[in-house]
Amino acid sequence: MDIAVIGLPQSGKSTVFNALTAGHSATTGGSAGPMQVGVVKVIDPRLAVLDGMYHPKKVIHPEIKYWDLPPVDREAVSANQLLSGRQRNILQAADALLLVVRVFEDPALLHPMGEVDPGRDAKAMLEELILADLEALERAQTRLNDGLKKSKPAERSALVPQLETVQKVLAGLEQGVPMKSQTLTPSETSALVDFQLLTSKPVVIVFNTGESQPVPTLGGLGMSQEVFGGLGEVGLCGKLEEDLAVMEPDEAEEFREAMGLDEPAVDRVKQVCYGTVGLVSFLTVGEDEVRAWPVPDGIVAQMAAGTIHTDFTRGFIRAEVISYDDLIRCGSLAQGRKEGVLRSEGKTYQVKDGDVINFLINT
Ligand SMILES: Nc1nc2c(ncn2[C@@H]2O[C@H](COP(=O)(O)OP(=O)(O)OP(=O)(O)O)[C@@H](O)[C@H]2O)c(=O)[nH]1
Ligand SMILES: [Mg+2]
Repeated sequence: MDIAVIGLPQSGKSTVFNALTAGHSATTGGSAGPMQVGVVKVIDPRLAVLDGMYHPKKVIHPEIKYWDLPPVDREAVSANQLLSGRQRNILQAADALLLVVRVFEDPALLHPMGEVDPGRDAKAMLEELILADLEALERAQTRLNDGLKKSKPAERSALVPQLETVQKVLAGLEQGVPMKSQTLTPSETSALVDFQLLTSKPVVIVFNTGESQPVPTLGGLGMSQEVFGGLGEVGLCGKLEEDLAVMEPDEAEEFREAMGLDEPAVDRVKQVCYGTVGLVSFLTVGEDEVRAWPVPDGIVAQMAAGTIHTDFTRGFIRAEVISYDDLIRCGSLAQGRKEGVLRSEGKTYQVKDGDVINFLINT
Protein backbone atom coordinates (compact mmCIF):
# COMPACT_ATOMS: atom_id res chain seq x y z
CA MET A 1 0.00 0.00 0.00
CA ASP A 2 1.34 3.42 -1.00
CA ILE A 3 0.53 6.28 1.38
CA ALA A 4 1.49 9.87 0.56
CA VAL A 5 2.08 12.39 3.34
CA ILE A 6 0.47 15.76 2.61
CA GLY A 7 -0.18 18.95 4.59
CA LEU A 8 0.62 22.63 4.76
CA PRO A 9 4.25 23.70 4.55
CA GLN A 10 6.07 23.28 7.85
CA SER A 11 3.26 21.30 9.43
CA GLY A 12 5.73 18.51 10.25
CA LYS A 13 5.25 16.21 7.26
CA SER A 14 8.90 15.16 7.04
CA THR A 15 9.05 14.79 10.82
CA VAL A 16 6.02 12.46 10.80
CA PHE A 17 7.46 10.60 7.81
CA ASN A 18 10.69 10.06 9.77
CA ALA A 19 8.74 8.93 12.82
CA LEU A 20 6.90 6.36 10.71
CA THR A 21 9.83 5.09 8.69
CA ALA A 22 12.73 5.74 11.08
CA GLY A 23 14.06 7.44 7.98
CA HIS A 24 16.03 10.57 7.62
CA SER A 25 14.07 12.88 5.38
CA ALA A 26 15.58 16.36 5.66
CA THR A 27 13.39 18.42 8.01
CA THR A 28 12.97 22.21 8.09
CA GLY A 29 11.92 22.15 4.45
CA GLY A 30 11.92 25.05 2.07
CA SER A 31 14.12 23.65 -0.67
CA ALA A 32 12.58 21.58 -3.44
CA GLY A 33 14.25 18.26 -2.66
CA PRO A 34 13.39 14.92 -4.23
CA MET A 35 10.56 12.74 -2.99
CA GLN A 36 11.52 10.40 -0.15
CA VAL A 37 10.09 6.92 0.06
CA GLY A 38 10.23 4.78 3.19
CA VAL A 39 9.12 1.17 3.37
CA VAL A 40 7.69 -0.22 6.59
CA LYS A 41 6.96 -3.87 7.18
CA VAL A 42 3.59 -4.31 8.81
CA ILE A 43 4.45 -7.02 11.30
CA ASP A 44 1.53 -9.40 11.66
CA PRO A 45 2.11 -11.21 14.98
CA ARG A 46 0.06 -14.17 13.73
CA LEU A 47 2.83 -14.98 11.26
CA ALA A 48 5.34 -15.64 14.06
CA VAL A 49 2.99 -18.26 15.52
CA LEU A 50 2.45 -19.84 12.10
CA ASP A 51 6.22 -19.77 11.55
CA GLY A 52 6.59 -21.92 14.66
CA MET A 53 4.00 -24.36 13.32
CA TYR A 54 5.17 -24.69 9.72
CA HIS A 55 8.88 -23.77 9.79
CA PRO A 56 8.61 -22.37 6.25
CA LYS A 57 11.54 -21.14 4.16
CA LYS A 58 10.10 -17.61 4.16
CA VAL A 59 7.79 -15.46 6.29
CA ILE A 60 6.38 -12.53 4.31
CA HIS A 61 4.82 -9.56 6.08
CA PRO A 62 2.89 -6.91 4.14
CA GLU A 63 4.52 -3.54 3.49
CA ILE A 64 3.41 0.07 3.57
CA LYS A 65 5.33 2.57 1.44
CA TYR A 66 5.19 6.12 2.81
CA TRP A 67 6.05 9.02 0.50
CA ASP A 68 7.29 12.39 1.70
CA LEU A 69 6.66 14.92 -1.05
CA PRO A 70 9.00 17.73 -2.01
CA PRO A 71 7.80 20.95 -0.30
CA VAL A 72 5.66 23.67 -1.87
CA ASP A 73 7.23 27.12 -1.64
CA ARG A 74 5.75 29.83 0.54
CA GLU A 75 4.89 32.10 -2.40
CA ALA A 76 2.61 29.41 -3.76
CA VAL A 77 0.96 29.14 -0.35
CA SER A 78 0.38 32.88 -0.12
CA ALA A 79 -1.20 32.61 -3.59
CA ASN A 80 -3.43 29.95 -2.00
CA GLN A 81 -1.94 27.07 -3.95
CA LEU A 82 -1.42 24.43 -1.30
CA LEU A 83 -0.43 21.58 -3.60
CA SER A 84 1.96 22.09 -6.50
CA GLY A 85 1.17 20.62 -9.92
CA ARG A 86 4.03 18.17 -9.40
CA GLN A 87 2.62 17.10 -6.06
CA ARG A 88 -0.82 16.54 -7.56
CA ASN A 89 0.70 14.24 -10.19
CA ILE A 90 2.54 12.25 -7.56
CA LEU A 91 -0.56 11.95 -5.37
CA GLN A 92 -2.64 10.41 -8.14
CA ALA A 93 -0.74 7.14 -7.78
CA ALA A 94 -1.16 6.89 -3.98
CA ASP A 95 -3.64 4.47 -2.37
CA ALA A 96 -4.30 6.76 0.60
CA LEU A 97 -3.31 10.18 1.88
CA LEU A 98 -1.93 11.00 5.31
CA LEU A 99 -2.78 14.62 6.06
CA VAL A 100 -0.47 16.13 8.68
CA VAL A 101 -2.04 19.03 10.58
CA ARG A 102 0.03 21.26 12.86
CA VAL A 103 -1.25 21.40 16.43
CA PHE A 104 2.09 22.10 18.16
CA GLU A 105 2.82 25.65 19.22
CA ASP A 106 6.25 27.09 18.55
CA PRO A 107 6.69 30.86 18.59
CA ALA A 108 9.95 30.45 16.68
CA LEU A 109 8.25 28.73 13.77
CA LEU A 110 5.85 30.95 11.83
CA HIS A 111 2.71 29.29 10.60
CA PRO A 112 2.19 30.05 6.88
CA MET A 113 -1.41 31.12 7.60
CA GLY A 114 -0.84 33.02 10.82
CA GLU A 115 -2.27 31.45 13.97
CA VAL A 116 -2.11 27.71 14.66
CA ASP A 117 -5.62 26.49 13.77
CA PRO A 118 -5.92 22.75 13.10
CA GLY A 119 -9.54 22.90 11.90
CA ARG A 120 -8.83 25.62 9.35
CA ASP A 121 -5.74 23.78 8.05
CA ALA A 122 -7.45 20.40 7.73
CA LYS A 123 -10.37 21.97 5.86
CA ALA A 124 -8.03 23.99 3.63
CA MET A 125 -6.14 20.87 2.56
CA LEU A 126 -9.33 18.88 1.94
CA GLU A 127 -10.65 21.75 -0.15
CA GLU A 128 -7.38 21.76 -2.07
CA LEU A 129 -7.99 18.10 -2.98
CA ILE A 130 -11.45 19.04 -4.24
CA LEU A 131 -9.97 21.91 -6.25
CA ALA A 132 -7.40 19.61 -7.85
CA ASP A 133 -10.18 17.21 -8.92
CA LEU A 134 -12.37 20.05 -10.19
CA GLU A 135 -9.54 21.22 -12.43
CA ALA A 136 -8.80 17.71 -13.67
CA LEU A 137 -12.46 17.04 -14.50
CA GLU A 138 -12.98 20.43 -16.14
CA ARG A 139 -10.11 19.59 -18.49
CA ALA A 140 -11.68 16.18 -19.11
CA GLN A 141 -15.03 17.80 -19.83
CA THR A 142 -13.49 20.10 -22.44
CA ARG A 143 -11.64 17.19 -24.00
CA LEU A 144 -14.76 15.01 -24.14
CA ASN A 145 -16.85 17.85 -25.59
CA ASP A 146 -14.24 18.40 -28.31
CA GLY A 147 -14.14 14.66 -28.95
CA LEU A 148 -17.91 14.53 -29.27
CA LYS A 149 -17.96 17.30 -31.87
CA LYS A 150 -15.43 15.49 -34.00
CA SER A 151 -16.77 11.97 -33.44
CA LYS A 152 -18.78 9.78 -35.77
CA PRO A 153 -22.26 8.75 -34.55
CA ALA A 154 -21.03 5.24 -33.72
CA GLU A 155 -18.36 6.58 -31.37
CA ARG A 156 -20.77 8.84 -29.50
CA SER A 157 -22.43 6.09 -27.52
CA ALA A 158 -19.15 5.53 -25.65
CA LEU A 159 -18.36 9.21 -25.10
CA VAL A 160 -21.77 10.43 -23.95
CA PRO A 161 -22.01 8.34 -20.74
CA GLN A 162 -18.45 9.27 -19.84
CA LEU A 163 -19.20 12.96 -20.28
CA GLU A 164 -22.37 12.61 -18.22
CA THR A 165 -20.44 10.93 -15.41
CA VAL A 166 -17.78 13.63 -15.47
CA GLN A 167 -20.48 16.32 -15.28
CA LYS A 168 -22.30 14.58 -12.45
CA VAL A 169 -19.15 14.31 -10.33
CA LEU A 170 -18.18 17.89 -11.22
CA ALA A 171 -21.53 19.11 -9.92
CA GLY A 172 -20.94 17.26 -6.64
CA LEU A 173 -17.40 18.62 -6.28
CA GLU A 174 -18.71 22.13 -6.86
CA GLN A 175 -20.96 21.56 -3.82
CA GLY A 176 -17.86 20.54 -1.87
CA VAL A 177 -18.63 16.79 -1.89
CA PRO A 178 -15.56 14.57 -2.44
CA MET A 179 -15.93 11.82 -5.04
CA LYS A 180 -15.86 9.10 -2.37
CA SER A 181 -18.94 10.61 -0.69
CA GLN A 182 -20.94 10.84 -3.90
CA THR A 183 -23.46 8.19 -4.83
CA LEU A 184 -22.15 6.56 -7.99
CA THR A 185 -23.09 3.37 -9.80
CA PRO A 186 -20.34 0.78 -10.37
CA SER A 187 -20.17 1.74 -14.05
CA GLU A 188 -19.84 5.43 -13.18
CA THR A 189 -17.07 4.62 -10.74
CA SER A 190 -15.22 2.55 -13.30
CA ALA A 191 -15.57 5.33 -15.90
CA LEU A 192 -13.62 7.54 -13.47
CA VAL A 193 -10.86 5.11 -12.50
CA ASP A 194 -8.38 6.48 -15.02
CA PHE A 195 -8.64 10.00 -13.60
CA GLN A 196 -7.26 8.78 -10.24
CA LEU A 197 -9.15 11.57 -8.50
CA LEU A 198 -7.63 12.70 -5.22
CA THR A 199 -11.01 12.88 -3.48
CA SER A 200 -11.59 9.21 -4.26
CA LYS A 201 -8.76 8.31 -1.88
CA PRO A 202 -9.10 7.56 1.84
CA VAL A 203 -7.62 10.34 4.00
CA VAL A 204 -6.18 9.92 7.48
CA ILE A 205 -5.65 13.12 9.46
CA VAL A 206 -2.55 13.14 11.68
CA PHE A 207 -2.75 15.75 14.42
CA ASN A 208 0.88 16.67 15.06
CA THR A 209 0.87 17.82 18.66
CA GLY A 210 3.47 19.17 21.00
CA GLU A 211 4.55 17.03 23.97
CA SER A 212 1.67 16.35 26.36
CA GLN A 213 -0.65 18.58 24.35
CA PRO A 214 -4.24 17.31 24.04
CA VAL A 215 -5.19 15.78 20.70
CA PRO A 216 -8.06 17.50 18.89
CA THR A 217 -10.82 15.45 17.31
CA LEU A 218 -12.50 15.97 13.95
CA GLY A 219 -15.85 16.17 15.70
CA GLY A 220 -14.47 18.78 18.09
CA LEU A 221 -13.27 20.82 15.11
CA GLY A 222 -16.74 20.74 13.61
CA MET A 223 -15.75 18.48 10.71
CA SER A 224 -18.60 16.12 10.13
CA GLN A 225 -17.91 12.74 8.56
CA GLU A 226 -20.99 13.22 6.40
CA VAL A 227 -19.43 16.10 4.51
CA PHE A 228 -15.86 14.90 4.25
CA GLY A 229 -16.58 11.20 4.13
CA GLY A 230 -14.70 8.41 5.85
CA LEU A 231 -11.82 10.35 7.36
CA GLY A 232 -9.50 8.57 9.76
CA GLU A 233 -7.84 10.46 12.60
CA VAL A 234 -4.86 9.88 14.85
CA GLY A 235 -2.82 12.11 17.15
CA LEU A 236 0.91 11.92 17.72
CA CYS A 237 3.83 14.09 18.70
CA GLY A 238 5.91 14.04 15.53
CA LYS A 239 9.11 15.36 17.00
CA LEU A 240 9.13 12.98 19.96
CA GLU A 241 8.15 9.97 17.84
CA GLU A 242 10.91 10.87 15.37
CA ASP A 243 13.45 10.62 18.19
CA LEU A 244 11.96 7.41 19.58
CA ALA A 245 11.89 5.80 16.12
CA VAL A 246 15.69 5.73 15.85
CA MET A 247 16.32 4.39 19.36
CA GLU A 248 16.96 0.77 20.21
CA PRO A 249 13.53 -0.87 20.76
CA ASP A 250 14.18 -1.55 24.51
CA GLU A 251 15.28 1.99 25.14
CA ALA A 252 12.34 3.43 23.21
CA GLU A 253 9.97 1.22 25.19
CA GLU A 254 11.42 2.50 28.49
CA PHE A 255 10.92 6.09 27.34
CA ARG A 256 7.37 5.34 26.30
CA GLU A 257 6.53 3.88 29.67
CA ALA A 258 8.21 6.70 31.54
CA MET A 259 6.30 9.28 29.50
CA GLY A 260 3.01 7.40 29.59
CA LEU A 261 2.85 7.18 25.80
CA ASP A 262 0.62 4.90 23.78
CA GLU A 263 1.78 2.28 21.35
CA PRO A 264 4.42 3.47 18.85
CA ALA A 265 3.07 5.93 16.27
CA VAL A 266 3.96 3.58 13.46
CA ASP A 267 1.57 0.93 14.83
CA ARG A 268 -1.27 3.33 15.59
CA VAL A 269 -1.02 5.02 12.19
CA LYS A 270 -0.98 1.64 10.48
CA GLN A 271 -4.10 0.57 12.35
CA VAL A 272 -5.97 3.75 11.50
CA CYS A 273 -4.87 3.52 7.86
CA TYR A 274 -5.98 -0.11 7.61
CA GLY A 275 -9.31 0.81 9.19
CA THR A 276 -9.87 3.89 7.03
CA VAL A 277 -8.83 2.22 3.80
CA GLY A 278 -10.82 -0.81 4.91
CA LEU A 279 -8.13 -3.48 4.74
CA VAL A 280 -8.17 -6.95 6.28
CA SER A 281 -5.51 -9.66 5.92
CA PHE A 282 -5.96 -13.24 4.88
CA LEU A 283 -3.14 -15.69 5.52
CA THR A 284 -1.56 -18.48 3.54
CA VAL A 285 0.51 -21.28 5.08
CA GLY A 286 2.83 -23.97 3.75
CA GLU A 287 6.36 -25.35 3.82
CA ASP A 288 7.58 -22.70 1.39
CA GLU A 289 6.16 -19.62 3.03
CA VAL A 290 3.65 -18.23 5.45
CA ARG A 291 2.32 -14.89 4.41
CA ALA A 292 -0.26 -12.19 5.17
CA TRP A 293 -2.13 -10.63 2.24
CA PRO A 294 -3.86 -7.29 2.82
CA VAL A 295 -7.10 -6.98 0.82
CA PRO A 296 -10.07 -4.60 0.90
CA ASP A 297 -12.64 -5.55 3.53
CA GLY A 298 -15.55 -7.34 1.92
CA ILE A 299 -13.56 -8.78 -1.01
CA VAL A 300 -14.91 -12.08 -2.32
CA ALA A 301 -12.77 -15.22 -2.41
CA GLN A 302 -12.40 -15.27 -6.19
CA MET A 303 -10.95 -11.74 -6.25
CA ALA A 304 -8.79 -12.38 -3.18
CA ALA A 305 -7.21 -15.29 -5.07
CA GLY A 306 -6.21 -12.77 -7.74
CA THR A 307 -3.99 -10.90 -5.28
CA ILE A 308 -1.76 -13.99 -5.13
CA HIS A 309 -1.66 -14.39 -8.91
CA THR A 310 -3.89 -12.71 -11.48
CA ASP A 311 -4.52 -16.09 -13.17
CA PHE A 312 -6.00 -17.40 -9.93
CA THR A 313 -9.14 -15.32 -10.44
CA ARG A 314 -9.90 -17.01 -13.74
CA GLY A 315 -8.93 -20.50 -12.60
CA PHE A 316 -10.67 -20.29 -9.19
CA ILE A 317 -12.38 -23.55 -8.21
CA ARG A 318 -12.92 -23.14 -4.48
CA ALA A 319 -11.26 -21.96 -1.30
CA GLU A 320 -10.52 -24.07 1.76
CA VAL A 321 -10.87 -21.73 4.71
CA ILE A 322 -10.15 -22.00 8.42
CA SER A 323 -9.98 -19.11 10.84
CA TYR A 324 -6.57 -18.40 12.36
CA ASP A 325 -7.90 -19.07 15.87
CA ASP A 326 -9.34 -22.44 14.85
CA LEU A 327 -6.11 -23.44 13.13
CA ILE A 328 -4.06 -22.61 16.24
CA ARG A 329 -6.53 -24.52 18.43
CA CYS A 330 -6.55 -27.58 16.15
CA GLY A 331 -2.81 -27.51 15.50
CA SER A 332 -3.05 -28.51 11.84
CA LEU A 333 -5.24 -28.21 8.77
CA ALA A 334 -5.87 -31.96 8.87
CA GLN A 335 -7.19 -31.75 12.44
CA GLY A 336 -9.26 -28.71 11.42
CA ARG A 337 -10.82 -30.79 8.67
CA LYS A 338 -11.61 -33.61 11.12
CA GLU A 339 -13.30 -31.17 13.47
CA GLY A 340 -15.28 -29.65 10.63
CA VAL A 341 -13.90 -26.12 11.05
CA LEU A 342 -11.98 -26.19 7.76
CA ARG A 343 -14.72 -25.24 5.29
CA SER A 344 -14.96 -25.28 1.56
CA GLU A 345 -16.11 -21.91 0.21
CA GLY A 346 -17.13 -20.71 -3.25
CA LYS A 347 -16.36 -17.68 -5.42
CA THR A 348 -18.60 -15.24 -3.59
CA TYR A 349 -17.46 -16.04 -0.03
CA GLN A 350 -16.52 -12.79 1.76
CA VAL A 351 -13.00 -13.05 3.11
CA LYS A 352 -12.56 -12.23 6.81
CA ASP A 353 -9.50 -10.93 8.63
CA GLY A 354 -7.40 -13.88 9.78
CA ASP A 355 -8.86 -16.43 7.39
CA VAL A 356 -6.21 -18.99 6.54
CA ILE A 357 -6.95 -19.89 2.94
CA ASN A 358 -5.84 -22.55 0.52
CA PHE A 359 -7.12 -21.77 -2.97
CA LEU A 360 -7.85 -24.64 -5.32
CA ILE A 361 -7.07 -23.43 -8.81
CA ASN A 362 -7.61 -24.86 -12.26
CA THR A 363 -4.38 -24.09 -14.12
N1 LIG B 1 7.87 22.07 18.47
C1 LIG B 1 7.63 21.20 17.52
N2 LIG B 1 8.19 21.39 16.32
C2 LIG B 1 7.93 20.50 15.35
C3 LIG B 1 7.08 19.39 15.54
N3 LIG B 1 7.01 18.69 14.39
C4 LIG B 1 7.79 19.37 13.52
N4 LIG B 1 8.34 20.46 14.09
C5 LIG B 1 9.28 21.41 13.49
O1 LIG B 1 8.65 22.07 12.42
C6 LIG B 1 9.59 22.34 11.38
C7 LIG B 1 9.06 21.81 10.09
O2 LIG B 1 9.03 20.38 10.17
P1 LIG B 1 9.08 19.49 8.84
O3 LIG B 1 8.88 18.10 9.30
O4 LIG B 1 10.28 19.80 8.03
O5 LIG B 1 7.78 20.04 8.13
P2 LIG B 1 7.32 19.78 6.64
O6 LIG B 1 5.85 19.81 6.66
O7 LIG B 1 7.98 18.56 6.08
O8 LIG B 1 7.89 21.07 5.93
P3 LIG B 1 7.97 21.32 4.33
O9 LIG B 1 8.41 20.03 3.72
O10 LIG B 1 8.96 22.41 4.21
O11 LIG B 1 6.61 21.74 3.91
C8 LIG B 1 10.89 21.72 11.82
O12 LIG B 1 11.71 22.73 12.35
C9 LIG B 1 10.46 20.72 12.86
O13 LIG B 1 11.49 20.49 13.81
C10 LIG B 1 6.51 19.20 16.83
O14 LIG B 1 5.76 18.23 17.08
N5 LIG B 1 6.81 20.15 17.77
MG1 LIG C 1 9.15 18.26 4.31
